[in-house]
Amino acid sequence: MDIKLYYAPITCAMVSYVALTEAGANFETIPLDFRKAEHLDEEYLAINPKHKVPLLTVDGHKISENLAIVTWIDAQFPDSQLLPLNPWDRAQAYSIHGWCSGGIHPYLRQINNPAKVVDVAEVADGIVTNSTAAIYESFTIANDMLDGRDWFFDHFIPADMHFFWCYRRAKQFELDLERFNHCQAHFDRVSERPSVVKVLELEQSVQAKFAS
Ligand SMILES: N[C@@H](CCC(=O)N[C@@H](CS)C(=O)NCC(=O)O)C(=O)O
Repeated sequence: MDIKLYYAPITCAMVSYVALTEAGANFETIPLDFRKAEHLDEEYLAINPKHKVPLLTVDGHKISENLAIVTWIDAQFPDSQLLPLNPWDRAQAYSIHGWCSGGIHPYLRQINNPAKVVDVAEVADGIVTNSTAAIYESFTIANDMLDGRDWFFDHFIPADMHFFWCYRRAKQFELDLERFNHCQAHFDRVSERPSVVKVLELEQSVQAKFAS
């Protein structure tokens, strides 16, 4: 099977990379340089008109969206137990992952680039303020969920990774995160997983290559 992951440093493509690595999949990573807007190149738009990463191709078939990608990985590599088997727990795992990708992630995008939402400078500040408040609200909920536990479930799942990515992105914006002690402990725990160490090393090497 020919598995390719379109990836870019700093982005949530690391969620799919880690899921593939945790599952023991053999795959090729294709890095895109967002600073050079390679995701908007004709060549990539022909592959993914949504111009986003991650994108997974499997023998030429395409899957976008982390949630869909990890679902495929889980089905293809069942021994990895990437997602819980019990239907209730499985639904809860989707619920948390969907919340990270659809309920938290968009606010981070708005903080990063309010101009994508509004082209009036005075309004942009309000968007950052309100998005930051929404992030704090989500992290308060996550902090309670993570109180007294290592992962969102009884074992590490891709939702943990997507939350890690959200928290990491928030840290890069230098938000005031000190009160979210359980989120920080979760972040430290996730950082130590070999699959995550691997993707962070990849990020560094790809960034160095792009800079040279
Ligand atoms: N919900 C999607 C989000 C994908 C996404 O927004 N990716 C960003 C990077 S974190 C991207 O590729 N942005 C480039 C663009 O929108 O042009 C997922 O979880 O896969």
